[in-house]
Amino acid sequence: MTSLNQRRPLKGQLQTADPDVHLAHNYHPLPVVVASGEGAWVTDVTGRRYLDCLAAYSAVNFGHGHPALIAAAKEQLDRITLTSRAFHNDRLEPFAEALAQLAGKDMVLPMNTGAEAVESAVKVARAWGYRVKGVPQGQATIIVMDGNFHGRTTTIVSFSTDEQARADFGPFTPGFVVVPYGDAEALEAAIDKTTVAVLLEPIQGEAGILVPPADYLPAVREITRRRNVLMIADEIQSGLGRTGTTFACDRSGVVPDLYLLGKALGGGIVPVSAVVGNSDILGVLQPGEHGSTFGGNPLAAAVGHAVVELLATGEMQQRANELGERLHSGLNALIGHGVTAVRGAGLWAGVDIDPALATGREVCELLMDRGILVKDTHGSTIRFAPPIVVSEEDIDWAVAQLKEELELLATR
Ligand code: IF1
Repeated sequence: MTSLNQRRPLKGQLQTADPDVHLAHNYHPLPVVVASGEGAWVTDVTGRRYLDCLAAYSAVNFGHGHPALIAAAKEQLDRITLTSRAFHNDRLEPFAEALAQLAGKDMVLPMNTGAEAVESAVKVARAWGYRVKGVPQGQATIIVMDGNFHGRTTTIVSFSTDEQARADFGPFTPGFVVVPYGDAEALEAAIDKTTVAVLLEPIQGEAGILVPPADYLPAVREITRRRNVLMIADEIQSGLGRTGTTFACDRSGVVPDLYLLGKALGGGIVPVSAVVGNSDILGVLQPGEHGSTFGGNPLAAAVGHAVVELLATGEMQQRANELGERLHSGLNALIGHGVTAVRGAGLWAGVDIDPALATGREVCELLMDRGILVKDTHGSTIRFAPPIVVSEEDIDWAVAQLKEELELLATR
């Protein structure tokens, strides 16, 4: 347990040589060089400790170095790590069976990154459209949401509405229709004979942790079922316990046709993603039509299986619920005191900082000096998504640090 007095004031300057002199400049990281981590805490190269409130965008839901996940990885490292799918391996089917059961489905398409899961779902939805629904060849369209974030490939940024994510990356992939997020009527109106699927985040992450109206996801489910259109839920960031339920869709009692999973499915250890659905949809894929060198490798399957076993008890979800209530209660008390809005669900919050006080990036840098790592998103929103293993004390401490910093900003 970390005692409060073990935390020391920090300075933001880097303590090592330039840590990215040979790296492409596709990020603007905070000036901290992380060297190790345990649970909800990480330590930089100088030994300074930080509460990790980003958890690698919810890929570290279960904390840094979770013993059960590390043990599963270590054991598999000494057995075999990669066979390719040209052969079976003894870890993949048990993982797929457990994951399918967790999702209430009967088929898993294992991939590696979230974007690969999204791309795979686009291909499956199109093939299902032509081979099952009877959409005219080459005309399949997929409805996506304004404000979406589904990854960085050229097809995925083809339907992004964020100019920074797509500028100068054209020409773009056709076959996508954008509708306003949260508007079921607009969604219904956009469906036509070419529509094969609706792809959406149950809660939009990068857009600022936007929670749609309570009746929206049920309406999407009803409309897509009635219009014979696949509902594809991108749970890569919202899923696997983050919102206090196994999937964010569970909060609305909605079961999509396909779940897209990633990030935390790999336990923060290896990239593991998957498309999870039923064989009447995923079964459209025939041998040789889709694949991946690393997809379904035994190391990924062993870790993914251990993650599913963690979630199967429901303890992580319950913990995210309880700690999330504490986090949101603390953050909501800051509204009107430097915070203009708080959004989110479970242990996931988007906090809008009063732009008159500071930008989101400035607040992230100031919190870093107080021993907290968070990430801003568009404009002045900062996101809180600590590992679900975080302690109540550490949540209270983090909120108190933000409160103190906002009070200081108000006096500058
Ligand atoms: C970056 C954002 C978050 C995702 C959802 C698919 C993917 C992601 C809902 C793709 C990935 C990551 C990517 C990373 C930062 C982070 C991110 F800020 F970019 F937008 F989380 F919101 N669906 N999100 O959130 O998964 O291929 O990365 O495994 O690109 O900067 P991936």
